[in-house]
Amino acid sequence: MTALSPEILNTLEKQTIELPSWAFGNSGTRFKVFTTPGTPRDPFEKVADAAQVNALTGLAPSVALHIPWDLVDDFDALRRHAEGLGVRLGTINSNAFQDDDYKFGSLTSADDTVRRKAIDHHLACIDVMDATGSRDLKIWLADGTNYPGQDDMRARQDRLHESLTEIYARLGDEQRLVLEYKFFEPAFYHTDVPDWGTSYAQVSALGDKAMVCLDTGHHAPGTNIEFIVMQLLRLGKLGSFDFNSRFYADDDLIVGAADPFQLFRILVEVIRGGGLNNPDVAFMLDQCHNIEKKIPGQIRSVLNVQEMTARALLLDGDALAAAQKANDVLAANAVFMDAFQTDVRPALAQWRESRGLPADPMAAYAACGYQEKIEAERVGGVQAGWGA
Ligand code: LRH
Ligand code: MN
Ligand code: MN
Repeated sequence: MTALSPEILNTLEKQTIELPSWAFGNSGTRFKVFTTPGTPRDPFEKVADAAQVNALTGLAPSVALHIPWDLVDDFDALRRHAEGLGVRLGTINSNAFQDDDYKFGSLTSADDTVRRKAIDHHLACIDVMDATGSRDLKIWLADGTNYPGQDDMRARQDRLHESLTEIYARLGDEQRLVLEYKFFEPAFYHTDVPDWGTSYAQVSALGDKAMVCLDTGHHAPGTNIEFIVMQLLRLGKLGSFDFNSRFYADDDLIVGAADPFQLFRILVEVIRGGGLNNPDVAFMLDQCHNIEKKIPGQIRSVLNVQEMTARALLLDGDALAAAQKANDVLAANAVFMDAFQTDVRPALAQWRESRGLPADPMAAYAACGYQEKIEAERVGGVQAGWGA
């Protein structure tokens, strides 16, 4: 069994990964949303399910909310509910993509009334952050066009800057704005924030409290995502990750499922750039579980991130640097692959047990009775979540 050094274990102990409330709701594709027994009926139940993931893994102490999906009358009560379950409320995600008014754009809209409404929604999200104690406002926009000539791309970029400037001005001293990019979908010709460069340009124009959010599923096939991670860390502008994995487009599948090696490469650059356990760089999941059970889906996800982090921490930096310096291409690659190919699961299981956590959180969840309980209790409720 490969041993993990006390230094590595100490680093792993500090790792935290934020869970998305919407991972616990029903989800699907535009073809079908399947309902899963036991699905939460409100944000309180979503938070309770997220707390289960944290209790069994020790990895997920916070839950991101999506507004208005998670709108409640009393955010202070939701906050207390979370804290009572050993978790806290995290990033607040705005939603300017499910309202008829935003058909031709939200923060980029040429219609002043629509743009005002979109800005006000973001200001309301900051009010929510004040109540929940959240630090980050995450903005992803569906804005874009479907046909060449449909709109003036440059004017839209200028309006986006104006809108973001107003939102940024409302942030508290300890609050931040993270701007997420995505190369297409739902817009198919052009998207207003399609890539890290555009996000970087927009957030740089705002100030220190504005950063880029990198969603791993939001790139064209073949994109070298770890290069982007390196560059954003180098520029001090990587604010957060939305982790997930994809085979084709924005699949939102379990992180590390489609391409564990890519996750490893990303984490190597995170460590190289000082982004691990760095409060400036938030680790979040942005996933949906369309056909699998949601709580074990989230447990599997955080464990995948932990496993790949452990492997990345095993990378022999001295040996790698020596091989790189000697231009020994194959030796450098071998050092890299040695770390990736190491099975850290037995060592992690042992370490978990030594900290009073289950050696196998997946098995512990299956045996704990929580799933049976929620399936019995939550029958007939209004099922909440993405696509429902
Ligand atoms: C957009 C996105 C964004 C949304 C989430 C539900 O594709 O990644 O982060 O908030 O999905
Ligand atoms: Mn995302
Ligand atoms: Mn996405």
